[in-house]
This record gives sequence, structure tokens and C-alpha cells, in this order.
Amino acid sequence: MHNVVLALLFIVQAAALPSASPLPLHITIDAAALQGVRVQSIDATGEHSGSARYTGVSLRDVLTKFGVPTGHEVSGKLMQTIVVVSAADGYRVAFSLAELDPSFTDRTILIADRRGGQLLPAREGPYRLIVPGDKREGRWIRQVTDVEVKGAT
Ligand SMILES: Nc1nc2c(c(=O)[nH]1)N[C@H]1C(S)=C(S)[C@@H](COP(=O)(O)O)O[C@H]1N2
Ligand SMILES: [Mo]
Repeated sequence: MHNVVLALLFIVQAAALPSASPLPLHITIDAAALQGVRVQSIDATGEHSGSARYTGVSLRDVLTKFGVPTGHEVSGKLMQTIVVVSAADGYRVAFSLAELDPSFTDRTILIADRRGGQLLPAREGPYRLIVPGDKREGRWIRQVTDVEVKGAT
């Protein structure tokens, strides 16, 4: 009987914790994944895209929704953690967890669905990564489908 109570307590406690993120973590980027994440707009200039206002959600905020450590937790082994973003055509780009974190940088990398208030055209959307400050557009990945967070091996 005692064991049953302990087991129940454990289950209740586990449910109350913020969703832990065992790595590797895989997120399919769709409306459900982005649901509830704060929408924001940023101005960004790309080598081909020129300057525009983009609207969407911060990649880092999505990681936070899925329980990926942030702030001063990003230290030690987590300094080797990478975030790989994939697209429908198989193109993939990598970031380090540290370079996305607001404790390291003020730059917001956006999973955008709008430019200038208009939904992105099909060849770019429904979601495109906007990486302000990257002089080249190689990481402005179009037609984003997945985000993976991979720990040190
Ligand atoms: N899905 C996907 N996104 C991508 C690429 C790609 O090959 N596939 N190329 C990147 C590179 S190298 C550049 S320069 C820009 C070009 O974006 P544009 O075709 O909208 O000008 O997209 C980036 N995003
Ligand atoms: Mo490019």
C-alpha cells in the first residue's frame, strides 16, 4: 500500500514539473508546436531579401516551450548542444544553443510566417527562419519542417 502511495506521488510530481527535455529532442514545426508562443515582429535585412518586417515566434521561445534549458543553465556540457533546423527540401542548418540564448545575445531568430504583414509565399513558407545579423542568407531556411536539439556525444 505504501508503495502505491509513493508511486502515485511520483506521478503527480512528474506531471507538475515543466516538460523536461531529454536530448535529442525533435520538434515538428506546425501550428500546434507554435501554439501559445508569443508572436513578435522584427526588422531584418538579408543579402537577397532586402529589408523587411517579419512576424512570427522566436526559435528560442519555441525551445523554451518544449523544456530546453535556457539562461545560466546553458553552460558546461550544454555549450556543445546544437540546434538543427530542417526544411522540406532536405536543406539543414545548425545553430549552437548558446548563440540562441538571451543570456548570450540580444538577437532574436524568428520562425516567421509573415513578411510585411503578408503570409509568406508557398516557396518560402509557411515558415521561414529569419536570422538578423547574418550577412549571408544561408541560414534563412525556407519551408522549415523540423527542429532538433542534440546534446554532446
Ligand atoms: N529550404 C531551403 N532554404 C534555403 C536554402 C535552400 O537551399 N533550401 N538556401 C539558402 C540560401 S544559401 C540562400 S542565399 C537563401 C536564398 O533565399 P531566396 O531564394 O529566397 O533568395 O535561402 C536560404 N534558405
Ligand atoms: Mo546562399
